Amino acid sequence: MAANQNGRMDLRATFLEVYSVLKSELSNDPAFEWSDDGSRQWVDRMLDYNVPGGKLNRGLSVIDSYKLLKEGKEVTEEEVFLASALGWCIEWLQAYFLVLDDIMDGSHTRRGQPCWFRVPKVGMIAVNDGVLLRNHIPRILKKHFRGKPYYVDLLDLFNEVEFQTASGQMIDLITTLEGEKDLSKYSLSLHRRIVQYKTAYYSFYLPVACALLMAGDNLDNHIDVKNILIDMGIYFQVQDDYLDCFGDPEKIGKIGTDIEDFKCSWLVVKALEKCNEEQKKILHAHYGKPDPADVAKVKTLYNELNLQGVFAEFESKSYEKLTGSIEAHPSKAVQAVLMSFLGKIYKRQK
Ligand code: GPP
Ligand code: MG
Ligand code: MG
Ligand code: MG
Repeated sequence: MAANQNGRMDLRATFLEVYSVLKSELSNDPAFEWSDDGSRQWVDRMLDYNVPGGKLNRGLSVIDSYKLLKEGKEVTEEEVFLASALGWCIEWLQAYFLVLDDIMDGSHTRRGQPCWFRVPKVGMIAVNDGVLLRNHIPRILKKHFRGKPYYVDLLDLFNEVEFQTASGQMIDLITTLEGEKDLSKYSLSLHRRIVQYKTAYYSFYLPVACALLMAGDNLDNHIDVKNILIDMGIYFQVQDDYLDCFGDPEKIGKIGTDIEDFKCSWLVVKALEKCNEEQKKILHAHYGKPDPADVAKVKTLYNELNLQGVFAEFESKSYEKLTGSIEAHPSKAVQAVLMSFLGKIYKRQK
């Protein structure tokens, strides 16, 4: 194991070592004994392509959160391993969502490389790879957590969060059918519902909930923490919507598709709120079209409406509101967990 000092680099290195362990356990899984080298190589390549290449914020924050919850008490190497394994389960979940989301959204790049389904000879095999990624999670949990008192709660947590995310993804997708008929159906409350379900639970609540379970806590006692994390997740997805149009693809590693895809993005909701009748006509005429000329018209309108300024204001208001709720929490350890999350995403460019 990498020298386990305090620095973030060491934590990342240790975390990546755990990835190698989990990957080799999965390819030596007895359930896989029928397989030949070809299948093992496929899974290996598929995992390396899709699981570890992101920012790893969700996964690393399980370890961070666990350490903060222990309030300076010594954390053993085994505990770091287990927290890392849970962190990787979240990264596996994320990989599974992203592989499928990119197919559904017709995206081109992810994490600075072509989306997995765009890789030659992969295509729709990516759908099955998504199913495999999803099935690796309970295998990892079974191997490392079966004897733990919180094992059932972990399984239940992952199941619930997956269900919530798939439900959010469904609203994200079927809402565009309504939007195509009548763009004015897009509202802030609809947007909030979509992003709460498709993003906030798995990206923000799940890592902290994993750390709480490992620390022996009961999740029912932490509804207030959950609510703050959901608000943080909503703020995070508004940033994602903003970066889809205004972010630098070099930094975010992906090229936006929300305008083409007719998405109920935070930007289009704000544009609808701010535009006059003339501008509304432009939006109706050009939103949700694949032609780059149409997309450019929508972006010009967003600039005219100063959506960058509207977003900057939203960003600082959200930060103030979130810090206010965090400071009101009775536990200093929980405050530290939440502030560390917020610090990682505030004014992010990627
Ligand atoms: C992000 O939406 C939401 C997900 C990745 C959840 C997908 C859920 C499934 C059940 C597949 P997004 O499309 O805005 O993300 P991005 O901008 O990264 O493509
Ligand atoms: Mg997408
Ligand atoms: Mg999507
Ligand atoms: Mg997006």
